[in-house]
Amino acid sequence: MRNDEIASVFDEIADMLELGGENFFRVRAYRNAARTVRDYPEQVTALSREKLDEIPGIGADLADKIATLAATGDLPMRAELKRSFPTGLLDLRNVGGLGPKRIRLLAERLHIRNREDLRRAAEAGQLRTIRGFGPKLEERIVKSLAHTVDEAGQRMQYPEAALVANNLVAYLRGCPQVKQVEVAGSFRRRRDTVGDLDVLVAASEAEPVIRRFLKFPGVTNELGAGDTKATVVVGDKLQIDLRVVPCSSWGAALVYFTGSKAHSVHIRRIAQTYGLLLNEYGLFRSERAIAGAEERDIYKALGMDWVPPELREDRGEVEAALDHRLPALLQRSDLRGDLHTHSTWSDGRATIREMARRAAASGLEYFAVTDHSQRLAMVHGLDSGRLREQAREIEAVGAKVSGIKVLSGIEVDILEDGTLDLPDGVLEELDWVVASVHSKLEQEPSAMTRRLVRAIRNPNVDVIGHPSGRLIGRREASGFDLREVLRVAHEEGCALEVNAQPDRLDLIDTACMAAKRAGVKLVISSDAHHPRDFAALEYGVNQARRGWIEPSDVLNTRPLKELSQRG
Ligand code: DGT
Ligand code: CA
Ligand code: CA
Ligand code: ZN
Repeated sequence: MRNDEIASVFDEIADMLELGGENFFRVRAYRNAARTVRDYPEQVTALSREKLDEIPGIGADLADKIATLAATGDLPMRAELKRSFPTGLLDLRNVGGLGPKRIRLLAERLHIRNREDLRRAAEAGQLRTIRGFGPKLEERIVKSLAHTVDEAGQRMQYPEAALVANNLVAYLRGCPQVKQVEVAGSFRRRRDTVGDLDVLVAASEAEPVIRRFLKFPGVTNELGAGDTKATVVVGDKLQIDLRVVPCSSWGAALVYFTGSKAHSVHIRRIAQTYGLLLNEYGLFRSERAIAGAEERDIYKALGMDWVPPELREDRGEVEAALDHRLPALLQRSDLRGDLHTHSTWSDGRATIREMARRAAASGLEYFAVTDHSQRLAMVHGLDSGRLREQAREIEAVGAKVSGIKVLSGIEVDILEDGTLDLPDGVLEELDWVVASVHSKLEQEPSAMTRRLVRAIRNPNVDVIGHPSGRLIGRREASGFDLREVLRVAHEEGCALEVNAQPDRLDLIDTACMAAKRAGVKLVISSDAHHPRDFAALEYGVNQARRGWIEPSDVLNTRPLKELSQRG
């Protein structure tokens, strides 16, 4: 068990003791122990019993508990305490404005045992009958309850969040006290979805910044405002946390609020090994700040290269930054082509010519028209006859639109048994073949693995489209055996797609990492159904960057000539 995990156990025990009305000193002993362990420079589970006893604030009893935690991962005491409370009661700790003391009052006076009880009592105006529960607190509780419920499981997709983020950044820059603005958190790490936005501002003075923030157009709810921070809801669900810091802490705060938590915890441990303290205010030796204003300087002072936010998930990036072997990540400008697009020949909304013009304007050198195959009758999937007709149009457009080479391709359906929806003789004639699963996605994992493997074995298939079939928030990824699929893809020289549609982003980041390790090439594709969809390539690049992908791992970074000469 890591120090932070042990610390959370102690914190939870302290909460439960307090909830049960245990005396102050006993509660405080666990809180202090939590803090001590969390900040301890070495892993406490690796210490000898003597060394453990020597840590200030850790007596024999707590040392025993740490030993038990290390050995079993839990404490009988914690399990026992947990059983003594209704689960709904412990969950109230996640409601804004409520700590153990107040929850205890609610339970004693109003017999509240869970969120539902709390909501009813609040709506009936009963909370303010308890001393210390003013109308303001009541309002905060009601808001927090409403918010946590409709937010549950509802993360916002990146592009929608980006729209708000970009407007807000521009808006905040209009405040003369603002020196720096960045949207940190999962947004800066370019996760496919964000829970909320964490906006960080460096300013000469906080108050005017907070005031302006609260007046941001689109704010529908103010969840709280203090001297240096505030929280609002924009639209019907996006929460935004603002934090204002002095310029001297900008870099440190940026590291802290960019996270991920696991990354921050890891680099804080690195700092401790140098006898330094890293927190959101700066990097300190004793009391003296040795870095803080710039993110780069903090990493540098720790002997690390600056880590791109997309990598900050504690998936090996800390070690790589210490060894100066971080990857040179793919960028949007590295992409020379797009190898999965649709037109009005199937379910696209624009003609090949319109798509070609926009592809050229998007800085691409080539793109492949890959409409659906016959099996998808609903979207007028192409049979071999219409495919031949389409090839003539592609040639004509290619001759007319300058600056772009149009390839003739197909997104051929992978049928249930892994055979393809068009004969090999037809596929052979094409410049580019994407093979995708669009039906029977709920197949058993073993059947899906066999299906994909069979498609990959077909020498005409260049790439597997949206391999997992997931649709964010709507459909789970199909559970095939990724290792086996990667093994065969490597053998056959078949690529896998990173579909850039914001609700697909398929492959996901960790699968990109696995593909790279297996020596399988990727293709970043827009799957554009409209000219504006070429812009989605950016989201695919984000996902690939989170998967440590470099330009050489991606086929469509290659000039067309190299692409067609490939093995
Ligand atoms: P999200 O909002 O669920 O998409 O994910 P994040 O990563 O944006 O998480 P959020 O909004 O809860 O917190 C923003 C950042 O603040 C997070 O990435 C790291 C930092 N942070 C939050 N809580 C803690 C904590 O307890 N310890 C540390 N070290 N950092 C934290
Ligand atoms: Ca966040
Ligand atoms: Ca947040
Ligand atoms: Zn598709």
